[in-house]
Amino acid sequence: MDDIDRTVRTDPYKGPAGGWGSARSLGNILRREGVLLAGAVDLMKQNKTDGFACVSCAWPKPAKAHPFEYCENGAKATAWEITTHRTTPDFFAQHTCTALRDWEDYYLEQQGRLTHPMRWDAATDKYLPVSWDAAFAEIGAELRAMRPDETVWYASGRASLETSFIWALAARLFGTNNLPDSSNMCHESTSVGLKESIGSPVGTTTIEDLETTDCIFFFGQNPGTNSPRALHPLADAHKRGVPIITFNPIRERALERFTDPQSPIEMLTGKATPISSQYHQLRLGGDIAAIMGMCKYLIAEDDAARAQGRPPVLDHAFIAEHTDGFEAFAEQARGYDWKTLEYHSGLTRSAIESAAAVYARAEKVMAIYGMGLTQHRAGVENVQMVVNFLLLRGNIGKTGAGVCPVRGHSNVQGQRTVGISEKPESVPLDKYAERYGFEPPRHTGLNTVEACGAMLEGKIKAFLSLGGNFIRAVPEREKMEAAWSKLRLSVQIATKLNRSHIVHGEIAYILPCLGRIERDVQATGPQAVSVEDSTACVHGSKGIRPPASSHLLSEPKIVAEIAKAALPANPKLPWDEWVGEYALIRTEIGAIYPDFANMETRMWEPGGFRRNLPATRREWLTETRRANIIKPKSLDEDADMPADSPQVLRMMTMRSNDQFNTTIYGYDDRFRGIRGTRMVVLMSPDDISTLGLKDGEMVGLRTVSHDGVNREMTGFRVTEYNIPAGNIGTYYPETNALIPLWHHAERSKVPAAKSIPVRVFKVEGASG
Ligand SMILES: Nc1nc2c(c(=O)[nH]1)N[C@H]1C(S)=C(S)[C@@H](COP(=O)(O)OP(=O)(O)OC[C@H]3O[C@@H](n4cnc5c(=O)[nH]c(N)nc54)[C@H](O)[C@@H]3O)O[C@H]1N2
Ligand SMILES: Nc1nc2c(c(=O)[nH]1)N[C@H]1C(S)=C(S)[C@@H](COP(=O)(O)OP(=O)(O)OC[C@H]3O[C@@H](n4cnc5c(=O)[nH]c(N)nc54)[C@H](O)[C@@H]3O)O[C@H]1N2
Ligand SMILES: [Mo]
Repeated sequence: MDDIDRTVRTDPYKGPAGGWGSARSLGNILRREGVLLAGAVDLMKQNKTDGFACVSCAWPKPAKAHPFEYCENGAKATAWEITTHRTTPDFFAQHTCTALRDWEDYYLEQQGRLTHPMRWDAATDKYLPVSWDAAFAEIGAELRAMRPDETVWYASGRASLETSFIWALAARLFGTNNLPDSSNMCHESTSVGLKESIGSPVGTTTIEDLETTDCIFFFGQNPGTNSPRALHPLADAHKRGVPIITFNPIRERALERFTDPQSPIEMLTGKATPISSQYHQLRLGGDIAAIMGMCKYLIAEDDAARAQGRPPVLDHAFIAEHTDGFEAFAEQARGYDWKTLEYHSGLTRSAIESAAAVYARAEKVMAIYGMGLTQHRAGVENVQMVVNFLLLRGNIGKTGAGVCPVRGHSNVQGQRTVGISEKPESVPLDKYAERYGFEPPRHTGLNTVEACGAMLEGKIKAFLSLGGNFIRAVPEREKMEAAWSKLRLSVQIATKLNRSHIVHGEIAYILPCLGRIERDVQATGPQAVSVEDSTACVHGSKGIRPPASSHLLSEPKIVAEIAKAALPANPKLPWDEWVGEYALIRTEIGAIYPDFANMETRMWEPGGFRRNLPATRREWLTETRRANIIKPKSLDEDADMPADSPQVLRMMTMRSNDQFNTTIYGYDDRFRGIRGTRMVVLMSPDDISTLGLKDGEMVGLRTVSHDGVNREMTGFRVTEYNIPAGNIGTYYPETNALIPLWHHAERSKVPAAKSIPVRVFKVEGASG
């Protein structure tokens, strides 16, 4: 079944991001999925006003789209969905779940699109086809026998606003707020941090701000792989002379230079645009210290300027009118000595000062960030430090400036906007009560980490998944898989087979659905859906492909049928009418969430329509009614990290260029020069020699923790890499077995997947 080259090679990649390497990598995937021609035609419709919203990332689609508004990885995600491969009942007849549990993630999904609803059969340990009616009837009967809080309704961030709205509504009608979301593992640190700081849980910038900004700070996000369309405006900004200052422990190729694969001239001449003007390879978890250092410099310069009667460096008028907490924060920054800041950041004072000096000269500064900030114990404080930094010179609430979290899944932000939240206070429950005539649950539900905890305690009987691959995405793999197998009921609404299906409950269903690229025809004709991107712009999306199988149902239809089977009839909830005409669901969304009023026409405006975000007008919906400058508790991002010991390394879990989360497209990570394997541990030459290892040697990793649980894995190839000493990198989701469940950000509970203390051990008899 090896249809791909798995020869292991680890040589540095010399090309730019984009360019011919990108075209080749995409060509390989289109060929493998058997969609070469169809794929090329469909890509023309991707991210166009009248086309479909890309199923990959949440980067905004511009009002004036490029002729080919897609990227290498968006195209891979399209090919993955429109593949000609199928996972049919025949496939399931050939393999028991026990046997499939030994398959790697790549091979499970590579079987292609799911075609029939399937139910696990205990006698044969195989999934057998089942009728939709029988499936809904049994799921409904099982749910009705459970207490509401014994059920969990998980959502992964791809499902549309329409599906997400009725999913959350169904859960609340059933009586629970147990609505964890993939964003609990992702940008929840943003939602918590920004809400406290600026009164809005989402970023403040638009794609147009990139056209007018005069300085960009880039923290812990890898656009070359995870949001490649962002490289166009970044390259344009660089060409305008805008400094781009990057903080990342490793040198991500796309943040160094980029050849636009859609520019014939750049492709022919091999010309690449440099991206970052300063690149700071800080320590993993060094961001609070690095930003604190920059703030210290700015405050010191400002103190000196004012003492000498020169113009101030900080925007005092803005600080006085709009912020709270400046003086206390300034005292804290003044109080740190440079040695401490250098130690915690891993950067020199002069490096930090040179970055801050550029900031001081710019009038409009944007800060862009991703998982490198949110997935730490201090993930919330990381986000708040970025805001503190911006507020010092009034860089929020003006054109060309602001805070720009780059969200993950294509509708992950929108799901939270339309009610998928375990936090009742962030949902207008009174409106729900009034409109649908029921009493919604008012107590807090479970987020992802809490849902895992409840499962480990045996408190959960049913787990329903709207997409995603929960068991593979969460920490603590071994214990979690054991707990997952004890569920009474597991229901997976999905497009492809994954591990969360083959590890399963006593009664288990796989319910295959249409993908967003496919035509969705209901009682009143073809339907469209909508998504909200990272910049709070809402877009319509119309599927164009024939469905992968005639047995598939749409996500809204599946959700409505589960709701009808589990809930008493209620004339205020015309599920069948809603499914017959999704515009009626959009009317409901608009009635509960006024930002979405009249979205039916607005969602087709070029670039989408933007939700109302008070922070962009400098209206701060915080407790102080001001933008809060919040002091971090300490510079150390991870209180559990044992004090300096050369034996204990800090590990980040990374995405390769050939994956979308737990979906593995292949075993190459082109930009990082790794081919044929994902079982590598990237290490600095210093650590390799200090630990007496050799490049290419096979080693094991063991988590350092004080909870008495042994978490270890073997089979990693030591790979010399340009990464700060003391830090190592491995791939997610392979190493999720090494992350303790309790190792998460404070308050947001995002698993701290970028900072896990581990030891490397030699494996007897192993050789490279
Ligand atoms: N092709 C593709 N696209 C995707 C995804 C995918 O898997 N594949 N996933 C989607 C999802 S759900 C998400 S959330 C996003 C994720 O996109 P990103 O936010 O880019 O996530 P990661 O690749 O996990 O890590 C980002 C970067 O953080 C750096 N980093 C790690 N630790 C630190 C640190 O302590 N400080 C700093 N400054 N940097 C650090 C890493 O070196 C890496 O470059 O992408 C989305 N888009
Ligand atoms: N160690 C570590 N762990 C991490 C991370 C990390 O960086 N490091 N990142 C975290 C992050 S940011 C995230 S967002 C989570 C991701 O967690 P999830 O969102 O749960 O996982 P995905 O891998 O995106 O889900 C892939 C599955 O989604 C299903 N799917 C795809 N398209 C559709 C569709 O249109 N409809 C439906 N119903 N199903 C569909 C397919 O069956 C596919 O197998 O992982 C988190 N876990
Ligand atoms: Mo994510």
